Amino acid sequence: MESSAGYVLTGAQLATMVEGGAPYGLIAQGAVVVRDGGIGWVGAMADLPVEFQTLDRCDLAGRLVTPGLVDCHTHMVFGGDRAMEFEMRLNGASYEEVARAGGGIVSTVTETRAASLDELVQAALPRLDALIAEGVSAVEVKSGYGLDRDTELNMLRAGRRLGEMRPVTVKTTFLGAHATPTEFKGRDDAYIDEICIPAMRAAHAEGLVDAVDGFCEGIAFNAAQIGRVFRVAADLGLPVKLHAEQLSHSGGTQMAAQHGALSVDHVEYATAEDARAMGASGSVAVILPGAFYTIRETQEPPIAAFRKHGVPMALATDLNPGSSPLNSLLLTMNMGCTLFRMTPEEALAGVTRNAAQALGLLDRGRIAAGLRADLAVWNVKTPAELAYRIGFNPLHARIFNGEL
Ligand code: DI6
Ligand code: FE
Repeated sequence: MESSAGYVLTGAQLATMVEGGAPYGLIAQGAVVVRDGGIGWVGAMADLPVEFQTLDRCDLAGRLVTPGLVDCHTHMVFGGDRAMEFEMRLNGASYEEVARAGGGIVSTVTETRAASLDELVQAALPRLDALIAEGVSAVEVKSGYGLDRDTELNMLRAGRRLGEMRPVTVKTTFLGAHATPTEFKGRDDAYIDEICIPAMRAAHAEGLVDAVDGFCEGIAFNAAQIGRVFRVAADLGLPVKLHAEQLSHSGGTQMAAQHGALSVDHVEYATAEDARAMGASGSVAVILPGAFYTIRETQEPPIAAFRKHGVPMALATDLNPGSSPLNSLLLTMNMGCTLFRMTPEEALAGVTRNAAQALGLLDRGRIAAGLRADLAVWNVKTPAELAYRIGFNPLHARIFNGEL
């Protein structure tokens, strides 16, 4: 449904996610005017201006409308899978035994390097489709399983291709500083300077990079190494974000905040000082309960400190074959609530308004006049139901760029 004059969604309960008013920015008997891919007007049906009263109407019979969901942290492009390793571990294999059998991140790098662009796209499509089926209208896709120039570029090309194949916005993130490949073992600095940074420049030159990420951790890179990557990103005019304080406190958050990072992700081991720095830099805290759950982490992210310092919190799947084979953003919302005591309203803000902010997509994530018409229509009575149920998908319809 999309005529040039536009149309009106009527009979809807709107969780606009606009701050400052009712919880969820709720409008009980709402109407939304959609035209030219955008939102022309939003409000109570009773206030619909005369000029819109003759437009075609689509009655939603009391259903809930939210902004289209946004998954702002995924590694959905990769070769192979790690089910074998999952099974070995549950049969008692040690980390070393798994590694000797070719498991771990190295196995994903090997299989990603061996895959063609087409194979990477075909493998990722069902993952993307599962998210779209839950009302997702924007996703982030990271590189980081190539760790050589050609494969890093191929992963990003696959991300771009996915965005052309489906009605969804794909934001690509260069994550060359994810791990040191075996051929550079013990030479992390050389990998950063000789492969990662040149690959980032090449990917940027090909128009493949929307943002730059890194993994700051004892088992990955230190803040100084990531800082070198971020300085080049700044020269190229690219925004940055960081995987930080996931397994230990290694100081990445404050470094990322100093670089004005869009987001700092994982952050289980972040301190009150880190939260304060993020509040000052305006960085979003991206909470990733799928990884916490999968690796059976026990350190919870400092949600109270993020609230106190006004740090916007997003929730994302972290969809990857190792630490978070989680392919559902609805389940992610539930996990954010049950594992970390986020409220259902925070969970919904975490996959709409704040997730959009984490991707620098300021034209969406809320239902407001002038924004893009990316919407999700749900067969639920209250917004809390989206986070409450486990393993149930109540999506009724999805509107992407104004199109139903
Ligand atoms: N943090 C993680 O948990 C994953 N990457 C990252 O930066 C692990 C990725 C993998 O095991 O494949
Ligand atoms: Fe991640």
